[in-house]
Amino acid sequence: MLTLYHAPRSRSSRIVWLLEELGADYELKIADIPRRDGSGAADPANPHPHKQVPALLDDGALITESSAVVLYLTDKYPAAGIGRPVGHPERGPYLTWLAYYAGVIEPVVSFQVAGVGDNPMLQRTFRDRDTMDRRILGALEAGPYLLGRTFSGADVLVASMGHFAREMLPPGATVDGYLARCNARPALARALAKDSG
Ligand SMILES: N[C@@H](CCC(=O)N[C@@H](CS)C(=O)NCC(=O)O)C(=O)O
Repeated sequence: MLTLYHAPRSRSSRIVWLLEELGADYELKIADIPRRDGSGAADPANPHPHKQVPALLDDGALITESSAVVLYLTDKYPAAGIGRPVGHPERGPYLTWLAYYAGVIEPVVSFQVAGVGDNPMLQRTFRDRDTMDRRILGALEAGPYLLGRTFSGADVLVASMGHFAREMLPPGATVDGYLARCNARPALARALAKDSG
């Protein structure tokens, strides 16, 4: 049995979306987290080492970090076609986007929000926001999804960033259309119905 420690309207919401895409059998445990408005607190019942969400338990094995959770789940449910299994021609690009999301997109957007996006030392490793935007746009212009013709777990990560705040993704019609395609997915509607609280 899969157990997702989940806080409504947070980074774990996208994992609820993914679990719905995969048709997985899972239970949600609502975990309290400290919120920006000062409400909430770390939940002692949350197994995440930093008391963050998402945290996934699979028969006692703990998986954390959104990109790792996405890879773990899409590997576990290959029949859903949301991942790219070992041997698939898009396995490399799939891993690249999962890692790029965690290793570049989240940091670059965070640096910008924190007002340090112009720091040359940070740009040496992560590049700047324009470079990141061009990379996302390049994939989506060839699209309609990050990997080309078919939706994947990488789209769950990137589109959910746009759900959190549209300005975290490149402006313009290409991304607007991409988000509209992702938003039309029935699994997302089912996930949103569970994401109250
Ligand atoms: N790198 C982690 C970040 C997880 C994260 O920041 N989760 C937020 C919710 S959006 C959280 O748990 N915040 C509460 C806290 O940091 O104490 C991931 O991608 O899974």
